[in-house]
Amino acid sequence: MTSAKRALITGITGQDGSYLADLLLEKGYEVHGLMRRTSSISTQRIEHLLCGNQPRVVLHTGDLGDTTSIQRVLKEAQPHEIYHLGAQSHVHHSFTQPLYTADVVALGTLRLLESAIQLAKTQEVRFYNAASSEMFGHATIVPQNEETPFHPRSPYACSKVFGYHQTINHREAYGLYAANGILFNHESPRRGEQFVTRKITLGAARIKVGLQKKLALGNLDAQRDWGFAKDYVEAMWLMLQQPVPGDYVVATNETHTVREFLEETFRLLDLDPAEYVEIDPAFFRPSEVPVLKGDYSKAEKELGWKPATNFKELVRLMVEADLALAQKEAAQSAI
Ligand code: NDP
Ligand code: GDR
Repeated sequence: MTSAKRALITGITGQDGSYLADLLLEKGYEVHGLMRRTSSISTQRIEHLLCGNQPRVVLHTGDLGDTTSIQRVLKEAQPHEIYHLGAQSHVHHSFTQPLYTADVVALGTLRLLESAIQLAKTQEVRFYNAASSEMFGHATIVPQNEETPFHPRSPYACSKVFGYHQTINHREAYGLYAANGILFNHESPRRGEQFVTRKITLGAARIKVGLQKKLALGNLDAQRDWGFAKDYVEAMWLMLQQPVPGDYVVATNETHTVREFLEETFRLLDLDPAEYVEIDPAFFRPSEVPVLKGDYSKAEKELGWKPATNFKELVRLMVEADLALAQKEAAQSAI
């Protein structure tokens, strides 16, 4: 073990985990990751940190559903900062797997918090919890801030509300340094392909190069506040550097419909959505979150954070990355 500050990231193989690992390594941290066992390789997003003779991150096998594995990983890594990002993070899937989602997202957070307070008896430890704008759900107040009441609309969102309150309770009951980041949607070329932005940019890019004929989507009227994941992991780190822990909204304070995201993507690729997009009821949710827009003024004032990437820049960088990917795929399939 080195003398560097140690961080443990749950969900290191996910979109945010991979960007956060990059950031913490840049800052000189020793980075550990808790990852679950999967039947096929799940480390594509951190491949650049694993290749070569000397992996740049230390990976520990564990699962948020298994308390003993969490305790073991904390003992092995002895982190000064825990970034808890692991989750069944897909809102629509949470309706078909509600108990699993609650176990991993709600109880998983509690399991980790309980293990963190044990570790805090022997060393300093700070805890970041990935809360979500989905907790606002059917909020009647726009934009939403840290004071806006929650009205969760899915098993995922209900589980995040539990994790949010449990994090605050561990702060109040045990004095644990614990912060909630209430992050609004954030996207990137590393975004999972089942989330709507990436589904659109990858689908449109594949259509452009002739690999795909149609793009099936659900509700195009939902409004989201979309930022760039790389900007948002900076806010996570800043939250754990404050003298006193708190809870912060991280957002852009702009909202756009799914339709606007779709139109901007197709415009950049010089395609007409009407020719390729189909509406499929299978992608509608039993209950929807109609409009999210986040007021990040507390984060700006206390953390000195604000988003660096706007909506159009975000769409462009995702389209460019997915076009390059689709062109590579097309070239390989032509061999
Ligand atoms: P991803 O879905 O990309 O990543 C989720 C990570 O959690 C993956 O590494 C996944 O592993 C891991 N994971 C899933 N189940 C378990 C489990 N049982 N035990 C251990 N690890 C597990 O999510 P994001 O990176 O986008 O999001 C990070 C966090 O932030 C999540 O908690 C999400 O709910 C929350 N959030 C995300 C927002 C966004 O817009 N991206 C906004 C607000 C909150 P594997 O690779 O094996 O699947
Ligand atoms: P969200 O993201 O539910 O906001 O959760 P997602 O991209 O899945 O949906 C955004 C909106 O797009 C509509 N939509 C579709 N969604 C998907 N996935 N697929 C489709 O084909 C489709 N068509 C329309 C949805 O109905 C919805 O309104 C994300 C996740 O990262 C969560 O983990 C995180 O907490 C929240 O963002 C903030």
